[in-house]
Amino acid sequence: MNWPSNRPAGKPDSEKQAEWLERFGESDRAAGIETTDRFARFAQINDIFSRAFWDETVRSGDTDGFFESHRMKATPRRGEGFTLRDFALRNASWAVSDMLSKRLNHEGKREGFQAPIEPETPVAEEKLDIPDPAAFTAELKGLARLFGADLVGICEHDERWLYSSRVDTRDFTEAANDLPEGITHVIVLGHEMDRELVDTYPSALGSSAAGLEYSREVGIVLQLATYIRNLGYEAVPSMNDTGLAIPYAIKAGLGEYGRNQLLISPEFGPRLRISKIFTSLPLVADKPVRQGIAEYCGICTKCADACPPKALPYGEPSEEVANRSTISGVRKWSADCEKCFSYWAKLKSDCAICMRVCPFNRDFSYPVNRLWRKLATSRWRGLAQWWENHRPTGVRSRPRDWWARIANRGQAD
Ligand code: B12
Ligand code: SF4
Ligand code: SF4
Repeated sequence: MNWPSNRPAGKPDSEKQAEWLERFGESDRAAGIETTDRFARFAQINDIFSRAFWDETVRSGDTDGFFESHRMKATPRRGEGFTLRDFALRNASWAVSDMLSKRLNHEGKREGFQAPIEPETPVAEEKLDIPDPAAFTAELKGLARLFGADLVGICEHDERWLYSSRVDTRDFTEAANDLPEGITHVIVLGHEMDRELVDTYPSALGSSAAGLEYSREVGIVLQLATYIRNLGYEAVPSMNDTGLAIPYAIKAGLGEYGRNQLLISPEFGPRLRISKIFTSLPLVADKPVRQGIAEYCGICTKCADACPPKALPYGEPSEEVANRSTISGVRKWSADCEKCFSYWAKLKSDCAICMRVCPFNRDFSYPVNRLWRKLATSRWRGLAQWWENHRPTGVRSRPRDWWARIANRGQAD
């Protein structure tokens, strides 16, 4: 299905298709990525958050209430996990990210979400000489961790995953989504989400795990990009804006794509957020990792079964799209995001049940969980599933118990 406003600006796709296959075909195969001749870059105006502002078939009192609750307007009180203090903690966890995203409101740029972050540091005139890109890449990855990233990988810049246009948030129209000249690589960063908070989804309390990482990402991508700019190279710090995080992360070797629409990493499973930096640095790209995680999804439907509005797919990856919020021409598991977001709107908070219940959402510092992962990613995956069915992971924990643990920790101080 080709939606008129979902076509890329510029060259027709068919012309680009051959060039992309030539450049990326081999690494796509290694990563398990498959595009078809219906491929078209995605226009951000079609994502469900943007549509909730301009598309009357999506916008409702509930969707307006969802956004207003982040400013404590229209905040419902709906029992455990959705009390005043749960919403207050969620909104507090978002505070740093909110400060950034409001900064250029007057220019229609919602930085970090609908526009890249604009660093205040210019690219230095003097350029660092990099005679050994491999050694430099290793050093840079170390610095990413110093700034606070939990995972870091590098991939080649691939414009297929850039939005064909971004959103001008003054009037929700399409705006140019241009990067500076000379971008060659994407530094992809992974940020572990707090396990105990995620365990309480669905709840406004659980959503603090998302807000905390967005707020941390601001500092991490901005600091790393500033370092690179001081070395005389381009670096565009990016959170949810500019391009699709998951295909970049797969190519950068951070993990595999699951039925729950999330990148599943060997280290943290799906309990991970992703940010990125577009750069002109001469780096050495990582290789995609295929350990058998996606193959486990082939025999599992736990996320799809647990999703309250039944937004997740069963069966094999396909090109099917439920509506204009799905990219066209990519064979993958795709969700019905209208269903997903209407559930969020009812809760007035985001959901991540599909992240919580995933059997890869385990604490892999325990040997027993590493043993499970070893089985799950081998031909013994059926045994791992049997184990999971008998001792399920991702059981929801009660928000009141989370608050009690926090109070206990406070008392211990
Ligand atoms: C918009 C958005 C949503 C929207 C709607 C998506 C839509 N279709 O409109 C909704 C509300 C559903 C949503 C929900 C969630 N999201 Co979200 N979302 C995004 C966002 C900002 C943009 C994605 C987008 O433009 N999608 C529109 C089109 C492209 O969607 P699509 O065709 O269905 O493609 C999806 C996947 O198939 C995949 N994808 C896209 N292209 C390709 C290509 C290949 C080859 C493959 C394999 C996959 C792939 O990415 C898309 C994610 O929506 C991204 C950040 C980013 N810039 O990527 C975060 C992001 C994908 N979300 C994220 C998360 C964690 C969630 C939630 C768990 C919420 C939460 N509380 O944290 C849920 C999970 C719901 C689910 N199972 O899908 C993380 C994922 C991290 C991870 N481990 O992979 C991201 C990367 C944000 C982040 N900061 O880390 N999200
Ligand atoms: S719950 Fe099962 S099917 Fe869903 S992403 Fe996790 S492993 Fe894959
Ligand atoms: S976030 Fe919630 S509603 Fe959306 S797909 Fe996941 S489980 Fe379903």
